[in-house]
Amino acid sequence: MTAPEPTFPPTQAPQPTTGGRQGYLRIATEEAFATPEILKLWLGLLDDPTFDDPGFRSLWSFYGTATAERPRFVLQSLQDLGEGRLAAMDKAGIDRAILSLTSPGAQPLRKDIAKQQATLANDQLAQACKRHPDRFSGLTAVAPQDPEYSAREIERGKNELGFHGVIINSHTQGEYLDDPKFWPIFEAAQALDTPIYLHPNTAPKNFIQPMLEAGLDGAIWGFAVETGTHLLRLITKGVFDRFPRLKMVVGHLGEALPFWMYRLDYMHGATVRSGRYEAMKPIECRPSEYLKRNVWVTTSGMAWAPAIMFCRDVLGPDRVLYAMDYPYEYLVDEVRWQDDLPLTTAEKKQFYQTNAETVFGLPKGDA
Ligand code: 1DF
Ligand code: MN
Repeated sequence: MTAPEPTFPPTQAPQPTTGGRQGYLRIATEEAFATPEILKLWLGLLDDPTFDDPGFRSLWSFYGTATAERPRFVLQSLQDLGEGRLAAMDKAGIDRAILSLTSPGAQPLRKDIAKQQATLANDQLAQACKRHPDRFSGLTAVAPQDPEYSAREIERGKNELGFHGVIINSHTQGEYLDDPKFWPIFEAAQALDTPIYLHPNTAPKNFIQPMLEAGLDGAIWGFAVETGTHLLRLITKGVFDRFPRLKMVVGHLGEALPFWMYRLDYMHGATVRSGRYEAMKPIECRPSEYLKRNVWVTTSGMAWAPAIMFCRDVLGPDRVLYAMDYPYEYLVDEVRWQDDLPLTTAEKKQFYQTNAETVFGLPKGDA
């Protein structure tokens, strides 16, 4: 099974290879895996008539049961932390993958089961990273349903399992991380200086219906609406005033927020001054300043030069990192298009390699 081949745009770049021949290593930063155990539990949720999350049903009834080529490729590839994945990386010129438990992870599960599943996924991922230390790095899965457990697991992930950050798939059963009950998670991440990758999830049931009825709830649009809204809530509710050294990584070029920076600043200022909302109190900086201070964005699913160059311009070249989003996105030509970005080799090394090494605290590669 192979992913479909793209036809647009044409590329000048050679077929990519690993090893840094082009002057940089390629580190892919949003790369998904699944344990067989969590997939089985997810399929069980689909069979539970009391489980009331239409976004989850839309997403995982598709990848869990559809017979078309792409969902079958995805379901199989998610479960491969060995030779198949390494071969796919070799073919696309990916030197290192930063792996994370695929969305929505443990977040839709019952609290006790969620904790077991996050721990199990972390143990399995740590084993894979140990088998392939030159190719795989990991992010810690958590169960935000239990913030204290999650804080302890973040510490275990960093100090015992050798992981380089945390993965959280946007809302947890309709709740957002600006709620102070979740803040032990931010306390742990900030204290350990380890970034949180705020990855998409489908929107919760009170937010998804108009997207769902048009087929727009998934990666095409709904993921960005949900996850961009979540990040914006963290900003406007003052989470980054409380945790000024917190590092957040966001995929899909920042889930549209960089494009909105001017309007966010203007409207946030005007709204705060008008006293319109109890929920929108003054914060220390403009929204765009938190985006430039606390947020790094990756190019998962957004292999498009104008958008990438725009984000480098408005956020800064040290803020934009490469990601593939394997196996959901697996087009070797997307690597070649990004090799073709109008950047010097030194700038491409920053984009593909050293920004990721810095924000995730990876060992420095020697390309
Ligand atoms: C899809 C895309 C699914 C992404 C994902 O996880 C995901 C998709 C379930 O295409 O349905 O992580 N993504 O990040 O773009
Ligand atoms: Mn993803």
